[in-house]
Parts: sequence; structure tokens; C-alpha cells
Amino acid sequence: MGKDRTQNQNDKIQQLERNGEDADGQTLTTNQGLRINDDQNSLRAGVRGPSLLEDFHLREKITHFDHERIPERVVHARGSAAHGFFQVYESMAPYTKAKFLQNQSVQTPVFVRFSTVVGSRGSADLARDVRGFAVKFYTEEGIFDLVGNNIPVFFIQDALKFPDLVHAIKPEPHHEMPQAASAHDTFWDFISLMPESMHMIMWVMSDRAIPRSFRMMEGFGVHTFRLVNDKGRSRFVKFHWKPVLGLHSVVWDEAQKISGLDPDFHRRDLWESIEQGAYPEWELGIQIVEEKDEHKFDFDLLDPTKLIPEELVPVKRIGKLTLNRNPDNFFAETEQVAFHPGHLVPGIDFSDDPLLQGRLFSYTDTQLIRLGGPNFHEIPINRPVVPVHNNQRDGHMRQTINHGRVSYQPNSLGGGCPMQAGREMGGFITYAETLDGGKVRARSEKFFDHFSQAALFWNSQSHPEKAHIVQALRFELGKVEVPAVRTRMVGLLAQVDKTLAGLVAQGLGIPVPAKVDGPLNLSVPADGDIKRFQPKSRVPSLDRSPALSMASTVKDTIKTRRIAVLAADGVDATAVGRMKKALMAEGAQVKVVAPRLGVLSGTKGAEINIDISFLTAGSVLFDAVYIPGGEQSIETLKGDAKALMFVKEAYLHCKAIAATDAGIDLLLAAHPAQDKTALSHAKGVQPNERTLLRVDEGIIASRSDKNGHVAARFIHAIAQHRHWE
Ligand code: HDE
Repeated sequence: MGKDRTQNQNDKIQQLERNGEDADGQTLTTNQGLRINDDQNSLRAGVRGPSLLEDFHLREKITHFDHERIPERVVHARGSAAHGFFQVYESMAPYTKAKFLQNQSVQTPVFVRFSTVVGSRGSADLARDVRGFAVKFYTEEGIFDLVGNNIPVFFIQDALKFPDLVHAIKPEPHHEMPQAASAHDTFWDFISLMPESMHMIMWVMSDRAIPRSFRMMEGFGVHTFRLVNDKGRSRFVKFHWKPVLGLHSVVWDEAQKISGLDPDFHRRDLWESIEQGAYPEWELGIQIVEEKDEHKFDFDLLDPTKLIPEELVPVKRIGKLTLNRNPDNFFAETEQVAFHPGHLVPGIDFSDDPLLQGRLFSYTDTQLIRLGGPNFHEIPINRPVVPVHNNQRDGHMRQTINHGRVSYQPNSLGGGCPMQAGREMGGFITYAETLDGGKVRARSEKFFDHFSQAALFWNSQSHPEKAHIVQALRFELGKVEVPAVRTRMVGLLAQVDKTLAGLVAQGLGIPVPAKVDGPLNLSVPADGDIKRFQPKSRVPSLDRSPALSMASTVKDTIKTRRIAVLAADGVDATAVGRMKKALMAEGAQVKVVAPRLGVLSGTKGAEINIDISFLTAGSVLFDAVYIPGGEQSIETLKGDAKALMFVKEAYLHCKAIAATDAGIDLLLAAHPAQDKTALSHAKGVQPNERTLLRVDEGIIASRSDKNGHVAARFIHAIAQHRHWE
């Protein structure tokens, strides 16, 4: 890239294209470029004879096939990714000298990979899990990776415990069960002995762990980092990604059903939204803490099990991330991309968070085994858009052909090149933090408050969110077989909140233990004696943080939401057309779901294309349901168990449902008996009555919708996402 040219979002794409391959109109060749005459028959001695070793084509083809797989990531194995770009809103020069954060006309290409943590590559998207949110910025100063999650805190405080955590949560080693799930004994055994994980547990048991879409979840850098400006002044920073479409989740019952109906639900959703031009967007937010304020909080900024409440330090939105292009090849890009929290640019630096410090070792190490050697940075997706010059040489699969005889520094034969870059030449200079301390294996005192922020999270949740956390804990601990583990967990929960513990214990049919049975926090202070630290309780400076509740998210759009229109022959074609038009005008996707595939004959001889049949769809794959009238259509649907189940489930999952004319009868037929009273008012409405009938916020029913009021109300109801009441 030329020096005085503004970086553009296409810079990375153009670079990738140099490695593209297109077989259109080409002949088949071996890897050596030899044209292949017969790809159907191996070479043999006579038509019924044995195959010949000489068949180089057979050997080459099968050998390559035998080596197609590489080890999957030890964590975050299942992922989906997309290309896009990042643009800052205004110069961040007061805080950082990072070039990609200086100028709003600079478009920095990015590659973003979302993932689950526990499951293997082929596991289902809707597992209850943390989601990885890893962003590779191809900046004009080299690569910056922000390798974060969709939850702002982590299970553990020290990298040394990571292998233990992962061993505990992965399928149990004797029988490799369960897949992609934390609901089993070894995980909860570990957690019940790790009170530092309680804050993270609250998040993972909340609906944040079952997002509606990658496009509708937040992202966090988790650790505290540093921003450093051109005067060398450093400030602490936490990174946030705020989804433009708001923060939305499904409920656990849906998650389990989606895993069966469409295990690729999130992957498909990301892919399709980009193909349709509905580009996913997030705003980058930063929380800035001055160096002098490092110790002013009642938690330690270096402790990754704590967040900085937005009410204490507001999140400043500084730019936008847009994903606008799907990868061309899953393996070459999504599988081979190698992130590393240690890929930095000048103006960004680390903090001493002990979890982050450990990660700085792990990510290169893991690529060596996963991608097979030290040249993984040469794989096209991993290459920076700026040139790489150094004296590193050779190794497996080396692509670069280094010219000349010099591969050392200092040298005179190469004119001293490649030379070191001074500050003014953009050389990276580590922030000169002053350090003073003995060598210890110990944590700072504030790290031992494990429950204040767990309680803050719990207290900040809306009623339905709390109910979901209780249900999740009942489910997870219900799958635990060893009673002592359940009891220990309930004991820990009681330290977060007594009501929470009581409700979980009730579901498990056990009492809340009076005190937690140690050992907790086996830790070795400076004198070397193993002590059992009991968690400290503190009086937190904040009781509630509204920003922690999903209830306060953006609820003003139905863009990209999937709406099912239930129909059979005889459906009211005018109503279908009108509703489709209104919903699509708001950016929603509308699908006609019917008992079979093909074309429906609607009223007035209209023909309506069916998108999906009840056999392959369930209401869990949609955000809302519309039931248009048409007596014949409704009679058919009333007799179809799958149609009734579709409506019933949408209702039980608290989704917006609209019904017009005879459609109301299907709604009534599908309803559980106890809820019929509320809806029966709908039945009393005369067919020609013009009143719009709003049974409650989530259900919009009208016997007559000549003015199209239902659509407007329905759109508002869908934008609310769910109607828990
Ligand atoms: Fe990772 N993590 N991690 N992690 N992590 C990996 O790197 C590790 C942690 C995160 O889409 C691995 O290339 C250690 C926190 C994401 O390719 C591995 C520790 C956070 C991804 C690794 C952590 C993350 C990874 C596996 C504790 C949120 C997927 C394959 C010290 C801030 C990136 C790989 C992608 C992947 C190690 C903790 C996020 C083994 C040792 C905290 C999003 O290197």
C-alpha cells in the first residue's frame, strides 16, 4: 500500500484474490499441472485386475484427501466468520496513536470470527456457552487482534487454571459425553470449588449464553488494556462491541429445539444476512480509566472476573464495524485464521491481568500445532496488508522467497536492512510501566471478592431474566449426578443471593446448606503455606447496573427478523400480500409456511409460493408468526398437528403473534386451556367489527383489518422481541 493513500476496506480482499482459484472453463490437472485424461478409473492390470502402484494420479489424489484435516482448535473449535471493515467516528488521538483510530476516512479491513467455546467443529450452534468474538484488524501498521468474548468477564483469574477449566467443561474423558455442554459433573465439580467463577456463572446461566444471532450479541475485550497516545501517556481501557440491532436471545427450550431443527442456525443467519445485504454492524465502545484512578474501584482492574459498571465509567462509542462479505472458502479463511491477543499496533498495550499475560503465550503456541509450523502468518488470511521484513527464515511450508545473503542483524552486507524503526518511524515501543515487586505466586487482595459483582449482575436483571437464570441452574445442576456437587453449588449461590439459591435448591429438591464446605481458593501467600482463602464479602459501591440487563436494549427495529406466515389452500391472499409488504418494508424476512411445498391457491384465484413446509420448519426458527384468514386455509391448519404445535410454541416462547379474521380461530385452537380466557375476548368480536383487538402486547388479533392497523401493531410487537408477561 502506498504511503499517502488512505486505507480502504478492499485492501485485504484484493490481497486475498491473488491466491484465489477459479476452475470455470479449465481442464482438470494434477497438483503438478499435468492434464488428467481419466478421473473415473484407476490404473489397473486388465479391466478386472489389481490396481497399479504406478498410478500417480490415484496416489496423489488419495494422499491429499488423507491429509485434509488439521487439528481443530482446542477451544472455540466451532466458528463462523466474515469480512468487513472498521471506521472510527472521530480521531482518538488524545487517547491513542493507533493509526486506524485517527481518521474517519480510513476503512480498516477486518475478518471477524464468532465461535462457541466447548463444542467440537461439528457441534450445534445453540449450545449454552460463551461466544468468541475475535476481530482481526488489517491496519496500515500491521495486525491488531481483539480476541474477545460476548461476556465481559471470565471464569478464572489466572491463566494457570485454564487447562483445568477446559478439562472440566469438555466432554468427560472416560466416555466423551456430553457434547458441547456444561451440564455435567466434572464442570460443576470444578466450579463448585472455584468461587472466583461465580460472576461468570451468572452470565453463562443467563440468556446471553444462547444468543438469537451473532449479529445480536455484544462483544468485550474482557481484560483491561492500555491506550497510549503520541506523548507516551497511557490510560487503561476496556473494549466493547455494541450490536446495532440490539441484544437479543432465545430461550433454552427453543435453543434445544433449534439444535435439532437447524444446528447451523447462527452460521446460516450470519451467512444469509450478508448475502441479502443486511450487513451486521457493531459500534466499538471504550471505557477509559486514567492511570491515577487505577485503585479507586472496589475491584481490581487487573481481575478478569470483574467488569467496570457502565454507570461508573460510561462507554464511549468511537466507531463502527460492518461485516459485508462472506468468506470464499471456509477452510482457507475461517479455519486457518490465527488470532492472538499479542498482535498489537503502536498506541495499544497490555495490562498486567494475569489471564491476559498467560494468553500471550498460548496463542502462538497453539497455531504451531494446529497450522503445522512457524509460517502460519504467511497463510493468506493471516497476512497483514503491509509488507513483512525480518530475518526469520525457513521452516515448514515457507512461502516467502527471501532475496540476498543476509538474514541477521546487525549486518553491513545488506546495508543494515531491514532496520529498526524509531518512534517517529512507527516502531512499537512497549509502555514503560514502572514495576516493583518480589517474585510471588499470589493474587492481590481485591481479587478475593468473588460475590459482589455476581450479586450486582443478579440484582440488575429483570424478572424474566432472573427466572431464566434459575431455570438454567436447575437444568445444569439437574444433570449433575453427584449430590455433594449440587449441594456445594447451592451453597455458593447462597453467597450471591439467598432467593436465587432457594429457588434453585427447590428445583433440585434439596435444602440450601448453612455454610459452604471448603476447600475454597487454595492459595499460597508469600510465606509459602497453603491457606484456604474464604471469599471476602464487601459492600459494593453499586446495587444495580441497568446496562447489565438485556431488557434495556435497542427495541426499535425488526430488520432481518424472520416472520412465518401460516397458510394452506384458500388463504386470504390480500391479507398475506398486505402483511408481507408491510413487514418487508421494515426489513424483515417473511416466509410462507404451509403443510406442503409448492404453490398455494389463495382467495380470488391468487397463487402464493410456499417457502417452507411444516415438516422442515418449526416456530423456533422464527421471531414471530402471522396467521391470515381464509376459512378453508384455517380449517386445514386446525386439523394439522404441526401447525397447531407451531402456534403453540410461538406462544410459549412469548413471541409476537398476529391473527386476522378466521386466523383467530387457529390461535384459539392452539392455545393451552388456561390461556384461553384471555383470548376468548377475541372470539366475541363480530366478523365485521372494525375494532382492532389487542389482546395483549404480544398478541394482535383482529376480525377485520381493512385499514391494515394490525401490521403496524405487529411490527411494534416484534421489535420488542419477546413478551414475557
Ligand atoms: Fe482463548 N484460546 N484462551 N480466551 N480464545 C484460543 O487459540 C486461551 C480466553 C478466545 O476464532 C486458542 O487459536 C488461554 C479469554 C477466542 O480463532 C487458545 C486462556 C478470552 C478464541 C486459547 C484463554 C478468550 C480463543 C484455541 C486463559 C476472551 C477463538 C485456538 C489464559 C477475552 C479465536 C486458538 C478464533 C482461542 C487459549 C482465555 C477468547 C488455545 C490459555 C479470557 C475468541 O490459544
